[in-house]
Amino acid sequence: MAIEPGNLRPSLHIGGEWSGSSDGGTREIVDPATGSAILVVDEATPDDARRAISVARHVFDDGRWAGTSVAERTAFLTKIADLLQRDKEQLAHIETLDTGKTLAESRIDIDDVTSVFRYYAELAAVHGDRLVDVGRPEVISRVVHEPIGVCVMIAPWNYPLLQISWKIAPALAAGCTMVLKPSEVTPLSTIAFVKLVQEAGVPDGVVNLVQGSGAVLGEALTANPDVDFISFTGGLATGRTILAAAASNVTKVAVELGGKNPHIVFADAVSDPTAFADSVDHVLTGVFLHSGQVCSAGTRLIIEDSVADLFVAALAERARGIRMGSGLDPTSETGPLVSEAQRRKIEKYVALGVEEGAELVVGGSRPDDRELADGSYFLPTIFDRCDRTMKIVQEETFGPILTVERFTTEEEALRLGNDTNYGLAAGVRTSDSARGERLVRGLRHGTVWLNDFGIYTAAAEWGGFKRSGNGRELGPSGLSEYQEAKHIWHNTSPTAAGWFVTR
Ligand code: TXE
Repeated sequence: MAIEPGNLRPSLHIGGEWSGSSDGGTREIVDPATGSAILVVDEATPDDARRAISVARHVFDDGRWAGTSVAERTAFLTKIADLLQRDKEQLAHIETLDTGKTLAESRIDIDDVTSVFRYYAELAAVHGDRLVDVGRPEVISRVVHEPIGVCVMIAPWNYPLLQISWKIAPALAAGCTMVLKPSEVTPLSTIAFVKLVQEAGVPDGVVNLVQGSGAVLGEALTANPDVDFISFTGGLATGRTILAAAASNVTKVAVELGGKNPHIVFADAVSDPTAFADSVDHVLTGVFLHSGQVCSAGTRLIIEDSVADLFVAALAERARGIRMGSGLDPTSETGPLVSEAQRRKIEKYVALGVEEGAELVVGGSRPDDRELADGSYFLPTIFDRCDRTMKIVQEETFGPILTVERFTTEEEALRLGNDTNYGLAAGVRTSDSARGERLVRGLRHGTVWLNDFGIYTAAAEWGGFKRSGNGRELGPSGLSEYQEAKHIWHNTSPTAAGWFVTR
């Protein structure tokens, strides 16, 4: 089936049927590069969401999916991966229209989504049961992994298909059924993806899809006793709401709630011109890729004082040169922010930074290029002379804002790197490998890059310390999240327990 923005309606998928909302509700989806509507999608009511969960419950309980063999399920994952590659260009196009990111980034996203499906196809095949030696030859003791059940997956707008694939692929591999709710801002690629799941032949009712705002659907999706697991990626405030809603049913919840990620640069990392330029390049990319709308963006530059002035000047020069424009224009290096609402939030943070006394070095406003006037663009922005008391240093802005703090000793660098309530990712640049190792072990973040930044792989765990969340996606732990471990004790020669005396 050809994937075009025009054929993404009806947009709800429940029990294998595509339908509109039960109350006829719709939402206009906007291209952030132009401010104009791309198309309209159907929006679910809470009743639609409850119906989707009830179908997922029924399909899980009747075993038509959970009862398939691992080999059968991994064949579906591989088929989905093949279809993703077949339709890569259309999917990337849709992702760019919806999010504003460049086509080059969207293509990488679709390749990454594909690799997640291939990784879990391979992992599931070897992630077997475990025999436990209990020292009694008549007892077979084993731990088996069973699917956790019905999963609700709530995704954000910055990497719409990629983020939800980290949830769907392991859930399918484990044998779970699911209800997906993409962000209401960027639902398109997930609709297109569910069409591919259907084409791959995954049984009806295994993957269900609802659309709509979290405020409307949240309660129905997260406080439902038929749900066994909720996986959420989004903001801290929403994460707290979901954890509270799930508590009444003691539903397991995994949350990834963003970060305020330090990028620590030592003077020894920039001692020759090439290393200096490379470090500037990594810090620049680490924060301004996708206009900073990345949970692991390196938004806090923590730099050794002796090189800070030169480094910040070079960084500002590079930031001024970033080519901004529509993601569909191959010459653009970065696109607009995802929405007007997100741009307003960034503008508030810039005003706050100025008020807090940070020194605005570059950016801080909308571009004055007339061609960009209709999109939600915002210039790459750097604040120097920041300190830990400032909100722009402590709060996730989720936009193109870099703050700069300075240090003089290694201890101070480590202390600053950990001085955040978040703990998702951090980077360290040093040519002293012993120092690098001390830092990567001392930093309390879920991912730490030494002399690199922003890279991830499907085979390694992703997730946060502290308020960046709990649980892990990707890697073997990303599959375990969707499984229950069951211990089976089989006594092949039963005898009396013999504890109480027989009278
Ligand atoms: O996120 P929300 P928003 C951060 C970032 C951003 C801020 C707010 O700092 O500026 O969050 O963004 C759904 N019950 N991140 O408001 O609201 C919502 O519909 C159930 C970091 O867009 O958290 C969407 O599908 N679901 C982040 C999803 O939650 C609810 C990526 C995320 O939206 C709900 C995005 C509710 N009560 C933003 N309320 C990251 N970790 O990468 C909303 N939702």
